[in-house]
Amino acid sequence: MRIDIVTIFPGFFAGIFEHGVIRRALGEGLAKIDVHDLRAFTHDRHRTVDDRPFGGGEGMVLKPEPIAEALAALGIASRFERQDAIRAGISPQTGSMSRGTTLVAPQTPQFDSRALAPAGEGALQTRVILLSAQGRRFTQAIARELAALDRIVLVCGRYEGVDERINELYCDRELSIGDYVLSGGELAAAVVADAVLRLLPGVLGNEASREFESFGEEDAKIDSDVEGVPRSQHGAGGLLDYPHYTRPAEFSGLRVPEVLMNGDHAQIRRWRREQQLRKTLANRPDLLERAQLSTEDDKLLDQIRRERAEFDALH
Ligand code: 6GU
Repeated sequence: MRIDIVTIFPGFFAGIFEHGVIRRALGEGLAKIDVHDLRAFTHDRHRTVDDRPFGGGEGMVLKPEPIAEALAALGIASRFERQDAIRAGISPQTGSMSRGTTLVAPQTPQFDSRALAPAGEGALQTRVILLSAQGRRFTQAIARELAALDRIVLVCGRYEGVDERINELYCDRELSIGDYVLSGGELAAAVVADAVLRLLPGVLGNEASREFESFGEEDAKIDSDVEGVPRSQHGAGGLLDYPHYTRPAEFSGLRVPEVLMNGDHAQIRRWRREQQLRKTLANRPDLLERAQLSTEDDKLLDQIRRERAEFDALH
């Protein structure tokens, strides 16, 4: 997996991928992240990357030309050039070159003649993604889709926005990481990169965790492991995760729930499932509509809802 990040703040990513499993994955060559400074693709003295919005209004908009040049230097043809090339049965790279695309890159451009080639043998599966608050919400399901690709190019939005023609011409997807406004797409790009990289084979120390998560929404199927105790789902399934405890057995006067200490796997399983239901009902009731629930789950949920109603009536 190769990840290219196009940003006006390359320094933002210094150190961010140098921790934990991501650092190890990059160190072992399982993936490579290249950060590209958008200002390197400007030609004026002030290295201008933004301009005032047509139609008026607040703030500045990222200009299209530096982004287009940065993408060209990464060997990314426009979506139309890619389609034309696929239709004509030729390499999109050749197509874009023959149209006289000027390639300006600060470092040696890492051209890969197979980039954006039609799907099939020898083709590199690449997607260009714009990170913006207007994007579709990034989810674990999208992370899994992206993890199956060879290469993703993340374009970080900034200021009030990015000239929409960049989105139209180059971006396969526009993603947001949640319903709040960030000052730019850099944090979002780091979030996407982290979520995708940890899904790559060999990245997680505990190989079982990834395999386990890969079942995704099919929560019912990931209910057990070899020892018969339900494993953590990291919220990847239809429900939120259950609470975790480690030593000491008593901390600040609070004891670890007794059920976790007695080794009764069936009991632990039931307790964890109930805790997942409680947590999900309290924090993310919206998830319950899509979760796969057993009849036993439904009964438990009814019971929890009744308890809560009684409690609310008394307080
Ligand atoms: Cl990707 N960009 C910005 N500016 N704000 C966001 C976001 C992205 N995702 C959530 N909020």
